[in-house]
Formats: sequence, structure tokens, C-alpha cells
Amino acid sequence: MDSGKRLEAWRKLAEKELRGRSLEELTRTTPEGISIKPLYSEEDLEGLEWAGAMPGLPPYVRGPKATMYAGRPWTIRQYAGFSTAKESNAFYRRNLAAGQKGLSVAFDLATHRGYDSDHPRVSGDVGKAGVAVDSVEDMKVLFDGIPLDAMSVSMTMNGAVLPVLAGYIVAAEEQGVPHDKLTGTIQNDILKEYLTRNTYIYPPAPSMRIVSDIIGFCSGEMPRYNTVSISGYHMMEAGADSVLQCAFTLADGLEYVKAALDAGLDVDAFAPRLSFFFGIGMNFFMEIAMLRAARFLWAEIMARFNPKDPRSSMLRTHCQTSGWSLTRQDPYTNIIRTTLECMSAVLGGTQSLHTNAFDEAVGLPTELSARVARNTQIVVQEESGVCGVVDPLGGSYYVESLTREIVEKVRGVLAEVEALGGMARAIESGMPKMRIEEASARRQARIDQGLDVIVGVNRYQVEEEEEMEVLDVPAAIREEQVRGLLELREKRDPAEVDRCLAAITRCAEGEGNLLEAVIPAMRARATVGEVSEAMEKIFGRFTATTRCISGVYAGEMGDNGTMATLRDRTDAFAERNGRRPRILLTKMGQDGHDRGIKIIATAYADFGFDVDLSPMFQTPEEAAKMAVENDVHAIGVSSLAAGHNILVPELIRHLADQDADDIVVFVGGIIPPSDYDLLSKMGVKDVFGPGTRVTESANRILNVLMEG
Ligand code: SCD
Repeated sequence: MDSGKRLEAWRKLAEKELRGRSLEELTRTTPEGISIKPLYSEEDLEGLEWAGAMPGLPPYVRGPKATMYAGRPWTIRQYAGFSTAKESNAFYRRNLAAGQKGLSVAFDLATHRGYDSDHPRVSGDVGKAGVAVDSVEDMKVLFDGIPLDAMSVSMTMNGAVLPVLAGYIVAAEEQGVPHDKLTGTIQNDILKEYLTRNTYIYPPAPSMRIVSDIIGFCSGEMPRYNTVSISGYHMMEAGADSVLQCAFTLADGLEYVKAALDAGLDVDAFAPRLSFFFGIGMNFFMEIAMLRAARFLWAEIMARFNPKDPRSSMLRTHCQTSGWSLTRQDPYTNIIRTTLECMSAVLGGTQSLHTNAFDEAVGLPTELSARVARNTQIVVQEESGVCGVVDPLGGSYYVESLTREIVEKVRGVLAEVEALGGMARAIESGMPKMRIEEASARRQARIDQGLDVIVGVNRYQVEEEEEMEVLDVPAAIREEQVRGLLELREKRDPAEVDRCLAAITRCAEGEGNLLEAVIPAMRARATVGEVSEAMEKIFGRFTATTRCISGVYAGEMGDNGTMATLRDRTDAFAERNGRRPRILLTKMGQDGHDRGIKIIATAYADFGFDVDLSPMFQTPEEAAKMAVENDVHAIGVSSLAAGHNILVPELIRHLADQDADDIVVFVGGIIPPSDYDLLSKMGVKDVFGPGTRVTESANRILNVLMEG
């Protein structure tokens, strides 16, 4: 029987099995707009551009290495860092002894944004979402007893990338490790910060110079070091589907290549050391196909620059399982989610992987949850047997077809970006951010309606949730850091520091390589804040315009009873009070995660609230002032970086100081359940943890406002 006849025979059989339901009903459409049929067969592979492809050979769809995990498994690289350098160092050493293979440093938000720990804007951020690093002294403690010529270290740093990378280089020098022996990765991916993560310091143009200065310096001095980790992860976490994640990440990559070429570098001098970073969510096969498509497309993109070295076209990547996919409800279920995502990353051919801890929807990982997360990878690597065969899904009718679908859709988005003049221009136009926010609002509306199932959240809920232990970072961390800073400033040679800082400012104003200028300053014990300021004098500090999309949430919800009730309730409020309920949504401190607040803003506006969205990075005083000036009824604080216990009481105090304690305060985000009581005692009216339906939070807020 030929293949057409076989397919026809299957179709008849399938229709019989469906007893009157049509076969078309089994075809579903993914958020990417891809139709998934119930069966794939050899017809679907006709004309496949990479038919017969081999791993290790262009176009690398089957993996960048010929032997992949059969030759060497991926690197188990858990992203971690909290409180002080000393605590984080002890944690790293324990993890390495327990089977972790590479390090990945998470810095606190004060460091990310180029502020020293004693800066007034960072009172709630020091040591919270990562380790506080103010100078080389902290860096040295962070890597104490960890030989930097043998250990590959990834550092997630974008804003304050120069002082942090320079600090690492100097810490290595003082361990006796020369520059060319350093292996690891610096994230150094500023473009996506303007799109989603928000830990930028300077405006785009000088920031792009910083990226290419780092690429330039490292290509010459640190040949084993990966100079950029072009990251889609944060876009996925902000709501991008797999096509958007893949397209915007590759477009960012292309922009860095162009910047390095414009700076006069030869493509083969730097392209082999560009690396990537993708987020892996719950759509199992989609994520696998996305990684394969990304490798294919990168080889295609790079071909236009005629590289001679095959490694210039080879996409190597780190992956992280999705933090957003984790739930506060029934949290041990998160271990299963993470295992599935881990398998996707591995079957997709990642080079390095972080698996999330099951408690990340409520707080920072504990010793236990960090161990389970690490062991998830070790079990897959050492018990399951998946490492033995290279690209085991290569040739799968479904996976290859899905890969092709993604390739085609991504090519479409890439063409749109090119038409706008490249990714930097596209970001300025607001297009990528809007696409991501729309995808995110649509997804939230689907979840709120129960169309997308999330176990424990909108289906199979548990009546009584048991409380989990969460890691608490003591407030005294900041005092300890500030003491360290005072000591540092006393011991160093101030004239030498001033000379170095002035040289950085001159370099920022004129020509020269900025990393080369920052290294001597770090040697002289200048701080991250001082170095950042030396450049800020010339570059300025970037402030984003906060824009809010409208109608997307309501559009996805359709004509729905809950929406109608909410609109009636806000109308009733307006009738009674002469104006609509007005709410200020704000993010305080250096916490840049704005997915939640953006969804709330667009949805609440659709419900009939008057919504004010504050700029990012407010101090509590600024947020209180804005609330008073805008005469709001309520403030909604979004907190995802553990600063709430310090920042919210300060906000309430400032409201009282301005005789505005009638403005009610609500908090949403990643709040450990043990903090709910504490916040309530301080005067917070309600707390909305992850997984709260947007409609439910709005109703609860209206209940409070209607009482008042
Ligand atoms: C690998 N090798 C092999 C082989 N496989 N050699 C022979 N046979 C095989 N089968 C070699 C490689 O060529 C390389 O040597 C060495 O082994 C190491 O392998 P690798 O594949 O390069 O792995 P690794 O060193 O781990 O590097 C992986 C990346 C790197 C290239 C992806 O950039 C990286 O580690 N990135 C991690 C980024 C990260 O952790 N980010 C966290 C972000 P040579 O080098 O000699 O060739 C966290 C974050 O942002 C969270 C969210 C937030 O904060 O907002």
C-alpha cells in the first residue's frame, strides 16, 4: 500500500472510532497559532529543508556537537545567590559537592541597577533576590576556594555589567588566574532588558557600546569566555509564546553581531563565543521544536556574514525551566512540571540547564527544594538513559513538522523586525513589547476562564493547603554590606580611586574600551555604584515610558458573566461616589518584574477602574506622593523580589505622613504565606498570591472599597 492509501485507511478507521465526531475537531490551535493535527506521517516531512541532517554539522538542527550527551552530558548549572557573598559561597560549595557542575550567580537588584548597598533607593533590595556585591572584596569572598581556572561561572548581569565583569576578572587575577584561562558566561544582553527584565541603567545607545566593548575585550583577552548570553527566557516569563521567544531572541542576537561588526571585529573573532538562553515552559513538544528551530535559523542568519569558522554559526544554549509555570497552590506538583520541562530542554539539545525549585512561587529556594531541583537533572542524566543517543527525536514526523512550522513563523516575525530597521529600532517602536504583553494578557484570560488547565489553580484544587517553609533573608544583611563598604572606603587609596573613576568618565565621553577602563578601577577598590555613576555622568540614566495595552483581556474573556458583574460593580461605585474607583498600581524598589502589574492594569481598566500605572523603581515616598496627587482610592503594590516587608510599611508610613491613610493598600505577587499576617497587621487590606484570578482580586478590592 502506498503512503497516500495508508493515510486514507487510517482516516476511515479514525472516523469510525470517533462515532460521528469529525476528525477536524481533534485539531487544536496553539498560542503560537500553529494547528496541531492528531497524527503526523511521512507526508508531513516532504520537502524538509534539513532532511538527512547530522548533529555537529550545519545547519545544527540536531545539535551543535556530533556526540552530544553521549560524549559529554549538559552542564547542570543552577542559578543561585542570596544575601552576602559569604553565605552564597558556602551554598555554592555545598552544591558542587552534591553534583552540580557549573556555577551561575544571581546578583541582588541593587547590584543589577548599579547602586551600592548604602544607596537610599535600595533599602528593600539588598541581598534579597540575589547576592549583594559592592566591590572586588565581595567577589573574592564569593569565589573563595573555587578555582576560577577550572570552574565555569555564569553571571547574570546586564545593567552594571562592566564593574561586575571587571570585578570577576580582578578577583581571578588575585587568585593567580590569567584572563585567558577564564571560562564562563556573562549575560550582557541589554536589549531584552528594555523589553522585559528592566535591569538597565543607561539608555540603549551607550548600552550597546558597552555590549560591543565587552565582546571586543573578551575576544582578544578571554578566548574561552562566552561574551553574551542572548536571552529569550525573560520574554517567555513575560508571556511570549515559543515563536515570539525564538524570533525576538534571534533578532537580538543579530543586532549584537551587527554592533560587533560595526566596531570593526572580524565575525570569526567573536561569533563562536556568543551563546543563547531559552526558557522552557509546559508545552512539551513545542519547546523541543523551538530549540531545534532556533539552531537552524541561527545558522541561516549567520550565513549572510560568510563566517569561515563553523562555530560562528553554531547556536549553543543554556535553558531554564519556567518559573512562571510554577504554582503556589499544591506546590509539590511543581516538581512534576519542572521534570517535564527539564526533559523538553534535554530532548531539545541544551548545553546547560537550570531546573527551578518547587517553592519558587512563594519565595527563595530552601536547602531541600534546591536539592530536589538539582536531583531532577541528575536523575534524568544518570538514571533515565536519555543521554545515550544523540537527538533521539530526530526524524520524528511530529517534531520535525513542528520544527518546520516554528521556523516558518519565526521567519515571518524576523522579517517584520527587519522591516522596522532591526531589533533596536523595533524595541523603540514598542512592537515586540506590545506583542509579548498581548500574548500574556490573552493567556491570563484563558486561564481565568479555565480554558487552559493548571492543576491546583483552576482545576483539581486542594481544600486545605499546608504551609511551606520558605527561606527568609534577614534585614541585617544591608547593615553588614554597609559596614563592609565603610571599611573598604577607609582602606583604599582615594586619590587612586578618583583617578580611575575620572578615566572611566573620559572613556565614556570619548573613545576607548570601557571594560579596559573599568578593570583598573576595580583593582583600586572602586565600588559598583561609583563606577556606574562615573559613566552615568555622560550616559544618563534611562527611564522607560510605561504604556498599557487595552481591551486584550476583555477581548479574550468575551461576553462573560464575571466581566459584566465587575463592570456593574464599578458603575455602582461611580454612581455612589461620583467617580470611578481609582487605583494606583506601583512597583517599588529595584524589582523589574512587570508581567503581573501589566496584566492587572489592562484587565482592571477593562473592568471599569481608573488605573494609574506608576513608573518602575519607585521609592515608597514617591509612590505615596503619586497616590495623593492622583487622589486614588487604592494602591496595588506588585512585589516579586522579596522587598515587600521593608517597602510596604514605608509606603504606609508615608501615606500617614501625608494624611492619606484613607487610601487602602493591597499587595500582590510572590509573598510567602507566613508574611500575610504581618502585612495585614501593618494595614494592608488584602494580599493576592500567584494564581489568584484577576477577576477575583478585582472583586475583593471592590468589596473593601464599597465598605469604605
Ligand atoms: C561539550 N563539549 C564537548 C561535548 N559537549 N566536547 C566533546 N564532546 C561533546 N559531546 C565541550 C564544549 O565544546 C566546551 O568546551 C565544554 O565541553 C563545555 O561545554 P559547553 O557545551 O560549552 O557547556 P558550558 O560550558 O556549560 O556552556 C554552556 C553555554 C554557556 C555555552 C550555554 O554560555 C553557559 O553556561 N551559559 C549559562 C548561562 C546561565 O547560567 N544563565 C543564567 C540566567 P570549549 O568551551 O573548549 O568548546 C539566569 C537568569 O537570567 C534567570 C532569570 C532572571 O534572573 O531574571
